[in-house]
Amino acid sequence: EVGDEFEPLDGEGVRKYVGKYSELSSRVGGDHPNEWTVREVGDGNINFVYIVEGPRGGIIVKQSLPYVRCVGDSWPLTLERSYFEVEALKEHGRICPEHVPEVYHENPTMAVISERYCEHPHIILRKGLIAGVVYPLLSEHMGEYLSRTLFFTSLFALSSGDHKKAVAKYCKNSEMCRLTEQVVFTEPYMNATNNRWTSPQLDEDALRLRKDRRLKLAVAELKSKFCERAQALIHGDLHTGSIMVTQTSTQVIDPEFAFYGPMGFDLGAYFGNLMLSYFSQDGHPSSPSSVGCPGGGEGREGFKAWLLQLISETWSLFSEKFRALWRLHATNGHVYNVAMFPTAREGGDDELSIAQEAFMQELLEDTLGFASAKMIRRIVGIAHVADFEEIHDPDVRAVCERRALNFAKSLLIRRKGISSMEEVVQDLKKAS
Ligand code: ADP
Ligand code: SR1
Ligand code: MG
Ligand code: MG
Ligand code: MG
Repeated sequence: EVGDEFEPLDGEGVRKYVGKYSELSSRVGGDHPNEWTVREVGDGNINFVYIVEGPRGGIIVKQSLPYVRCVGDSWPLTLERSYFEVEALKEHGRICPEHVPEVYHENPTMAVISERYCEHPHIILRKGLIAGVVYPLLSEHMGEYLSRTLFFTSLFALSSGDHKKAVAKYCKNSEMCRLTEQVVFTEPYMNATNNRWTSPQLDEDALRLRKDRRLKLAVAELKSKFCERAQALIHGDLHTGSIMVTQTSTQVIDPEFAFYGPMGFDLGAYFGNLMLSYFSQDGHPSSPSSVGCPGGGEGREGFKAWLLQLISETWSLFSEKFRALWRLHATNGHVYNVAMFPTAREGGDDELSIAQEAFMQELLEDTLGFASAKMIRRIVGIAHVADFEEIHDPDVRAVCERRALNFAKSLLIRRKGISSMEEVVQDLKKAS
């Protein structure tokens, strides 16, 4: 029987599979599975994703095979990632249902998940940014998603016992963490066969990374933090290819790397990918959709201005929302409890505000560090991003990539001296 023990599915297998489960077939509708259209749409690096559509609607069926899709079976990868993806979708979905697709079905044996199909006109954010499309609600939505998921899964909201239980559960997603440790924090800084870059243009740049002692020390510090700091249930792969958008909707998909890690890793992944988009803009032709941006100016320059506005607005909104949640739940906090940090004492300071300032400063430093590491790995490591890959002239691509690489290297070293995202935005303006 299909679905009782692990077996890789093709399109026909998916049709049969959906037909077997009424919670799925009823959403697709119709009298017979043969009426459905089944399309494999997986454009990610790791898994297989199908859209099954029928008279009543569409669903997503995602299957993990026991290897990394973009590499092949020479890189085996645990099927358990499917279980952790579903658990994180459910947990983050409970906390922030507006921005996480609903889960319809899970089957850990088959490593199959079914979830809401983010229907047309949803597209992957990375693709929208390459096309120069402005998303007016994106900063509000991502500020909300990031503040709520990070706050409510941390010791700001959980008891120490519940937090430890959750940490222990996600500890078992260690193979996915190990992959990140390898491809983000290690290989780009050594001679590894997985690495690639625009060659010969960036040969010297890639070589210099491996010899840069200060940079390697900074990245080792971040790698330790990634491995050791069980701060919140993070998505673990929050790049712009893990977000689907329309003008009014933002949906975060694909949390298969979820575990208890540093909040700054999710924030850094997101901001780092916005910065990659920024540096790639000069390599893309102007498009009608990028005309008259709210950031000011026409074409790609206007779009770059909007991207900078998006970066500073998202950080402000995230930080405001996070602080507001903290104040609202100050009696629950295990570390920053209001009994220890009073909101206002007669004639005294608002100690909670002081604690918030200190916390946010460290979080900004982490965010900028992880953002830099995520940018560097996408330029010299194994998995590149379409933002640059779709710049077909290698000379033009290399100019954009080098600017991004130099910016990331400098940010990684300077991160502890930076006290606002606005400062970073001003530096980005000067860098491209
Ligand atoms: P991977 O783990 O391989 O990166 P993803 O979960 O990112 O796989 O999905 C790959 C692609 O499948 C996405 O880029 C998107 O185009 C499509 N996709 C995935 N989930 C959904 C969804 N819920 N709704 C619509 N499309 C989706
Ligand atoms: C083999 S590296 C593949 C990359 O794709 C995923 O989406 C993660 O970002 C991972 O690092
Ligand atoms: Mg993906
Ligand atoms: Mg939802
Ligand atoms: Mg994935």
